[in-house]
Amino acid sequence: MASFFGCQGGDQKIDEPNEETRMDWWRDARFGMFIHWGLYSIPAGEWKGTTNHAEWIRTTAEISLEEYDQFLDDFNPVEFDAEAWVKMAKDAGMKYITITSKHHDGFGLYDSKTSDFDVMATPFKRDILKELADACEKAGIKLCFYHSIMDWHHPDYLPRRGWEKNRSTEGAEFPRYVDYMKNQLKELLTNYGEIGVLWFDGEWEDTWTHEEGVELYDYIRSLQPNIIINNRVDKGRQGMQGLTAEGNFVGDFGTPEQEIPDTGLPGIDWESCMTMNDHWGYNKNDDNWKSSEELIQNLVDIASKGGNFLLNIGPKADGTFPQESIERLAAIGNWMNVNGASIYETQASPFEHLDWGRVTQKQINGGTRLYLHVFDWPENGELRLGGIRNEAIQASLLSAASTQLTIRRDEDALVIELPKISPNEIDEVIYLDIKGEPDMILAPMNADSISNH
Ligand code: H79
Repeated sequence: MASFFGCQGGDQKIDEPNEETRMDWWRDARFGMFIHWGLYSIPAGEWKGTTNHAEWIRTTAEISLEEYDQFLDDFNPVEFDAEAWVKMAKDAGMKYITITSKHHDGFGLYDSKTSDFDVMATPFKRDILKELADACEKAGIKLCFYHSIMDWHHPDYLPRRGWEKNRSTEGAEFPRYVDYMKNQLKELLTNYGEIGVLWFDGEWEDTWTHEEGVELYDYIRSLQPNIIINNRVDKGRQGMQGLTAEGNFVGDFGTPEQEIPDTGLPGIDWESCMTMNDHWGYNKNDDNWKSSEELIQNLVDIASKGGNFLLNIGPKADGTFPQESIERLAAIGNWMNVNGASIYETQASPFEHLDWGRVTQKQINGGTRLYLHVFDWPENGELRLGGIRNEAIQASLLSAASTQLTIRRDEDALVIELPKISPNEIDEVIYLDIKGEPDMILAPMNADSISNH
């Protein structure tokens, strides 16, 4: 599977074993945990009576550098337990963790020899990323880093924020900032074992160029040839949809943010990142939590379109996850325990639109296993799959594989007889084995877009 934006800068120059192999674990994984944690977790979204801030607080509340630096003295997350975090991710069914090694505020969660603005300058003085790397290694979870290109702290980063009238740009040299960032990345790619993904962000300011993106992509791959790098390393991102413009852009996957593209893109790797409430960093006043049902159905929706789901946690300043996040992770884990096979290693649905839910699929024993995710249980007890020519072999509930469901053909449709009541109202999964690969009857008007849904 070649992506139109992926790899052109990197892969041609680097002697790389095999593109398929490098992306394989990520494509199979389907589900990861995003973690936004840093000094901004201390104010927890609140500043001088305003409450709508989070990881952007230094800019959205216009906090001076001197004032922001004072959070260093307060960062002491004594409850932090790397193994407990990793266990919560793993129990939820997540296969990788992407944590902010550095967000836009410039603060490093690790022991950086190139910076004084890191966890070693706080009372905590523990290398959080090292502890997480060890816990991930033990648990078989891939550790990934979010590293912001934009940096509101380093003196050589340009531009300054519009409101920062007192921070001089005299003597600032952007290329020196790029060297600094590369040195940081070298630390991150040398001292923490094999890293799954480097997830860049904050690439949109004018100081960052396509040439620098290509150069950085190649540099990262020279340090860890098998690493995966998101499209925000370069300048091709199309808004919050996160997909990449056509052209010579580097990056291995697109990054829709807070949205699920209506149609997946065949041939393009992509990952939707989303919050559980309305903020990435911890905001103590934000109680607009998505339900577990919505989060599970988002995961299924994304998998049915061929994408990955990166679901965010904003830990508190004491090092614990918000209780609401813990509860949602547990609910997702309960569902994944039964239904994980319908998510991992699956591919996008061959069906264009279905009233009752979503479909994922997997090649099995020379045939195809279709996973039918029923969000809305049909009242007449019959699940209808229209527009498919294949011969059916068998159908069962994934939650009770011994139950054989009756299948009949009705013209262009396969119809499965269901129990009267859904065993799981969020998403009961039925697997249907068919002979061969899906042989779809395309509606003439939509023949071009069939594989997009
Ligand atoms: O880390 C979280 C947020 O702090 C960060 N990305 C997630 C993962 C984020 N940074 N900025 N934003 C979210 C919103 C920024 C949007 C814009 Fe733009 C930047 C609008 C204009 C410049 C996106 C990029 C749309 C055009 C370019």
